[in-house]
Amino acid sequence: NYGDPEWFVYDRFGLFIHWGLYSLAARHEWVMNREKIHPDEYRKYFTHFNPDLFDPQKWARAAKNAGMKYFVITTKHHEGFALWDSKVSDYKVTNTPYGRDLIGPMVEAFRNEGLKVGFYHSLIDWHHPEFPIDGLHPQREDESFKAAAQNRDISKYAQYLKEQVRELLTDYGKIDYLWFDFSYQDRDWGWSRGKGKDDWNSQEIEDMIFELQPDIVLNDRMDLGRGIVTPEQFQPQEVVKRNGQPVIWEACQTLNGSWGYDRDNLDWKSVDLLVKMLVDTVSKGGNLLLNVGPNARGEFDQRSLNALEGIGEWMHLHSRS
Ligand code: FUL
Repeated sequence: NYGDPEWFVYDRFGLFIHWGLYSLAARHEWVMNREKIHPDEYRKYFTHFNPDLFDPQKWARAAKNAGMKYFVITTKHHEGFALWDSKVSDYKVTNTPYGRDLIGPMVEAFRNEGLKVGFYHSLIDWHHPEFPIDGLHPQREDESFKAAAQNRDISKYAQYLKEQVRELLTDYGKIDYLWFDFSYQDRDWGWSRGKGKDDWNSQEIEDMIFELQPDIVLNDRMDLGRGIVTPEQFQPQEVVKRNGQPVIWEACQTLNGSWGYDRDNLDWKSVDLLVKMLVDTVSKGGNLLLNVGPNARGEFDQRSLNALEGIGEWMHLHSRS
């Protein structure tokens, strides 16, 4: 049993949301990595996280009016910060000035608008004390940090990962889609026990996922060789295939090249281009998962809203339902 993707291939169009502490920095969700920011310095985003304008109903309505049928929220991105009240972590929204769970209200608001619910969850974690300092870690060039982290044990992190996934699939009712990120398959970052699936205990986690949510749809990034194929930031040339066979796939695209809120990035795609990307994707049998990065106060900024509204005008005439 590998979930029930029937709704997925019918719905075709979803909203990706990248939201986390990096939204305060407002310059890309990889900011900690790109600028090699030390955890002590990065902590200021945690101690100031307080999205006072967060209104999930507004988000859900904007998605619905754009013709989107599901959404995928970053429950935890690579920085390691949890948007819910995780029992196994202190690095979570309930310990910030905001102090409340974000996932529950979001799930409820989108469900009320009739959208399906998806969770993005990062397999890699730049905050966890047992996550090895690999070639992608923000502290990869910090010799004293690396020396102190020498005995980190990825299997302990894998336990933590499993517990967080268990919480997410237990506490919020039916979850339709789980989107893991990212894949170590075919990449060597200098420490993996055998590329991806052995590090995360992917098989064990997958078994648990289907026990908790038998119909859930999974993407392909646990390196088990199955799941929705998720090309990002490009449009495939043709129907996506694996081993010569067409697969279920989803083009993951940004509005301006960044997933996290990137205030000064002016590389916005036009509505015309976005609609063409949607048509291009669907005509090749894929889904489009289009991203918005809300700002630190909890709003979709006007440029994102304009894009969604523009698509909505077209979808009003062309959506399936
Ligand atoms: C990638 C991540 O590293 C990006 O930050 C983003 O989340 C994208 C959807 O997946 O692999």
